[in-house]
Amino acid sequence: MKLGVTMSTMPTEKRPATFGDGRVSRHLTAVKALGYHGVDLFIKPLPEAELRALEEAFRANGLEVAVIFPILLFEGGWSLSDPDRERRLEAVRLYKTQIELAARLRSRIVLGLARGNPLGGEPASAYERRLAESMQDMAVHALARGVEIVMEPVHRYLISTFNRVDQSLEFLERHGLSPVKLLLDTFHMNIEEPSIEGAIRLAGERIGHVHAVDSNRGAPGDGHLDFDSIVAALLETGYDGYLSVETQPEPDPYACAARAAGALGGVLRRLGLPDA
Ligand code: LER
Ligand code: MN
Repeated sequence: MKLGVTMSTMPTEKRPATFGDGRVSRHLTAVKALGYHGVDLFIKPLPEAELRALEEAFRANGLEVAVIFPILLFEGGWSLSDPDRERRLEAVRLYKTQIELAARLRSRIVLGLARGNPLGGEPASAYERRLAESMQDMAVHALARGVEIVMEPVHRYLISTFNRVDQSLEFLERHGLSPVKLLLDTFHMNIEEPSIEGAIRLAGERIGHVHAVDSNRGAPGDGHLDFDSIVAALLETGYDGYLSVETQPEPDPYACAARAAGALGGVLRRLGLPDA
């Protein structure tokens, strides 16, 4: 398994980006030295020169972009399930531009809060039909460009749909969305899942990416989650992707990233995996 850490290409305090000052390139050498293999990037469309400089910084440091979060959609108030057809199609068009960005950065792309909420009082099936239609279009676009969409079950206080793995899998199954994988975030899972390990086993081969976050949005080891047991369950499914740290940067990004790399490295060693 590989270690990842979240960064934002623009200053942010609200998002759980471990490195949220917007100065991604400045931090890459240090996180590589801490043992990280890649970065989860909160990203907005950038001018070509800035994008090229960013690519070069990743290349020079031997780091991958593990996933991108297309925050253009959520921040612009776009929803992939918008009941207004024109607005929904525009949301899909914007998401496709970010799939193209992911293809260029050779990363996966997250589908999170941009899926939107059902209208008050409407049956879940109506909301799901609109979202599924958007996602089928997005999935074809992504597949053609070799990009994996990873859908993140998110806790109920942020969104009212697909809070758990079983709900997400059923939806993907029902609508023939087989190329879409899941992003499992242990912080959300701790709130929503009856058993984190059970949900991991249920997701099985559909796991595309993992956010390794403790119960308090801290680095693994800061809260009460059992990462030995969580990573062992991931291993049982055959998962060999990223464990990405997506934390509040306490007391600062470097200390937090170092603590997380130390804790996850310890877990991998105890499970007999090569040191990450
Ligand atoms: C938000 O809570 C989260 O977990 C991120 O991965 C953004 O979707
Ligand atoms: Mn997450």
